[in-house]
Amino acid sequence: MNKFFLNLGKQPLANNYLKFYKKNQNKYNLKLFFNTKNKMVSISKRIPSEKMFTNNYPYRSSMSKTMRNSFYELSKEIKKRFKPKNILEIGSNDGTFITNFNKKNIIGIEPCNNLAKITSKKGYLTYSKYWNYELAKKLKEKHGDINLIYSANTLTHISNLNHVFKSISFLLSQKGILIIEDPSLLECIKKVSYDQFYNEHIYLFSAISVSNLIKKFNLEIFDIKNLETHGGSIRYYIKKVENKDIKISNKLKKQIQNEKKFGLHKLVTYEKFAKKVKLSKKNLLDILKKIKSKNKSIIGYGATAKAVTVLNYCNINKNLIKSFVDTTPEKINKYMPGKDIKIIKYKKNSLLKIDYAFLGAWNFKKEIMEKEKKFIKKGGRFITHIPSSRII
Ligand code: JHZ
Repeated sequence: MNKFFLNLGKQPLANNYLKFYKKNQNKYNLKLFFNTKNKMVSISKRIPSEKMFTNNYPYRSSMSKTMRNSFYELSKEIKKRFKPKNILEIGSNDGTFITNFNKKNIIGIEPCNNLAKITSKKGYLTYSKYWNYELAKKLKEKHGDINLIYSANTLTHISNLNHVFKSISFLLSQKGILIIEDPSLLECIKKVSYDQFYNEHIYLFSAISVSNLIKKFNLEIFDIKNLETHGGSIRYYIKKVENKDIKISNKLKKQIQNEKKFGLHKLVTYEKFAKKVKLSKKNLLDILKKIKSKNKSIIGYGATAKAVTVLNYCNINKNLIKSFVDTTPEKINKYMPGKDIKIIKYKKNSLLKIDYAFLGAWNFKKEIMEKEKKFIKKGGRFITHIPSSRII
């Protein structure tokens, strides 16, 4: 049932930024599989959540204007469209979404205590716990049914999806709404963004696979929205099957048609994708080596989890990309996981003495290019591997 289609090699924990470079870091096989029955794409090796989502988790959603805006816009939509009495966010990170709501009506769940603390300090009730059935039971006892549950870029990080949706369905009120958003498999395949796969991303969702998955838990998608965030994501609006007050939007049908047109339900599509990924690697290495042969400097821009996949899969070291710049305090002065490449604090003039910048955060290309007009004006160039490796 699970068919192998791509090997991205040995990869370190994507968000494990180390203070000192260690040659022998723990690395895990990153192999991708397509399930011919339920059409789910997943990675093989499952790392325990406790190893990945620690009390020093460095990723903060508040670091980009794009994400702050996206959560703000959604909060306005939720208030207007669904008017929920209470809301729960699974994976509330540093509170970028929940702080758009009244403190009395929203609860956050965030296992990484360093992040949960940030929201708690602002007066928002945040449980520093992993999402599971036991927690759902406790929440129900304490707060009753929940009207709206939201989760962005979290559920694909949890290995046991049956457990995840069983717990959600249990806690959600009869007329309740579940909204989830995660990177879109269709966009990943179209953009050859193989770096959406790393050990935290156990699954990559499509409308087809989510529909198949949630059926068992008395849930169905009634609307979807394609988003530009994280390189192309889908927001799924989900309800209980017996709630007939809400009509199923045509957009869902169209999305599934599109996904089928693109072949997301067939193994051969993933085999073709794998070939493109190999070409992307070859071309990226050719570009970097050619630039270096002319004695020009290259840094990385945005020390993303995605960039960790690229560096480790393509075997890119300090001799090709000398450092990365990033704004996240938790990443600064540490090393890219698995690599001898240091992360430097981003400053306004960080790029002025640099010739080329590899877009680790290619998903924020618009925001970054806008910010770095001075660099481009003085002849600086960005390098990207999305949708194909090139200089822009
Ligand atoms: P960004 C993380 O992936 C991990 P990553 C996680 N598993 C997940 O699912 C997604 O997020 C949602 C920096 N930056 O969002 C900030 C600048 O320095 O693409 C971040 O470190 N300057 C939870 O890591 C990084 O880039 C800037 O101007 O792939 C962006 O990380 C901007 C815009 C960003 O997620």
